[in-house]
Amino acid sequence: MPNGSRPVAQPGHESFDRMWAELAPVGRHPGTGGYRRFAWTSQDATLREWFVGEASRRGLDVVTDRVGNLWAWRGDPDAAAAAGAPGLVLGSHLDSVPDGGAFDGPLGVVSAFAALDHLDAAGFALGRPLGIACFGDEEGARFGVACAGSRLLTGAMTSERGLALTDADGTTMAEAMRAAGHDPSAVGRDDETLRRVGTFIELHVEQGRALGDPGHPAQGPVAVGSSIWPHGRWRFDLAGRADHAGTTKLEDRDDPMLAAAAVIQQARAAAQRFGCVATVGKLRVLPNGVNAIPSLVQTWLDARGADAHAVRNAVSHLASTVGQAAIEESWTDATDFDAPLVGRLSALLGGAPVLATGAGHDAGILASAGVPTGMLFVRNPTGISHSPEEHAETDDCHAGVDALVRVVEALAEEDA
Ligand code: HGY
Ligand code: MN
Ligand code: MN
Repeated sequence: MPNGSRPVAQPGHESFDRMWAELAPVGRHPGTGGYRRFAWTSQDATLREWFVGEASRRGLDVVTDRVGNLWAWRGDPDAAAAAGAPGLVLGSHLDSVPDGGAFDGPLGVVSAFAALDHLDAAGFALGRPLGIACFGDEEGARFGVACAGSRLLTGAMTSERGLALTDADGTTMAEAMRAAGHDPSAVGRDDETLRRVGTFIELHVEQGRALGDPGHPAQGPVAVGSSIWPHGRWRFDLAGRADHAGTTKLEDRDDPMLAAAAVIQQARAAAQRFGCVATVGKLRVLPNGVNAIPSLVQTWLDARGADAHAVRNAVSHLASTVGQAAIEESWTDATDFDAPLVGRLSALLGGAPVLATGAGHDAGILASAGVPTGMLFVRNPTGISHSPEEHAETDDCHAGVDALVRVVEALAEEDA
């Protein structure tokens, strides 16, 4: 049987199912069935309460870092770090994209708690502290920069920039944090927290059609991540002249929506030409009235690919083709996970396949900050993600829990 032939971990499966059912309604939109779990909102607060409750239920010490990420610890991570054997950390994020799926993020957090339940039931003695992390604002859905929690934690994004980011209503991240009870003046790189992390393993739903495609060489319920493609976000501010939709002659119009249409069309053409992917998934139209020619159309571009030069060339080509400036909002270089760790994880899981991904993750930000990091992907039959259609079969989710159990048993005894 792929991914090892150890007996399944029943206690972890039962607690996984319980937690999964409890989380299901939080932030779920009744109309679309998608999730709207955005940073520093009431839904975020409910998810944080849930995380703290699950941690307390297991006697874990919960620490909020300077940025607001949550860490639930078994054992003393500071003493272990001082002794040169920092902790092993599992986890992921609980926030979502607008109308996102149930699995992107929560699967990693719930599976981490469930794996600990199995280990506790089996009487496993941890040889080093075990942490479960819940990173804030991984999707960047509200303030526009993905992995904001881990970028601020590692200093990959300055606190000045992060705190000044605004949402669609003009609320800054600092204001939203303060309203949610987190002191924004504390925000910044948090070395005390980073010192506690010897190894980080993020389990995540597969976002792509490898494991789910019977014709793909990678088969099995769980794969190991090797790397994250370089990816970035750009904005085009397309200005025009507001005017009346009914009384303005066509020849008198300065309609920025036409420029936006060109950006959208040419983004696809540039991606095809340079061998990458490009998406325009968000527009902000001012004043956004049916009967008003817009004064401004802000157009966001997400571009990614295995080759960073191809991605950047595609964006430059697009900008020159449409004659508009591409304002870079974020860029993440290609991230390779710790190669020896990747090989060890694959071996631990019975020769699990190793896959690169085009999706960004907190694991990528920590890896770029020098933390030995690995990822596990749980099979997604359709590969669809960032959609209410996102799905993973329960047996495969349970296989993910079992995989984390094996990983902790193997890594919890080792020095980092
Ligand atoms: O955008 C991403 O790839 C991730 O879901 N934040
Ligand atoms: Mn995502
Ligand atoms: Mn994610």
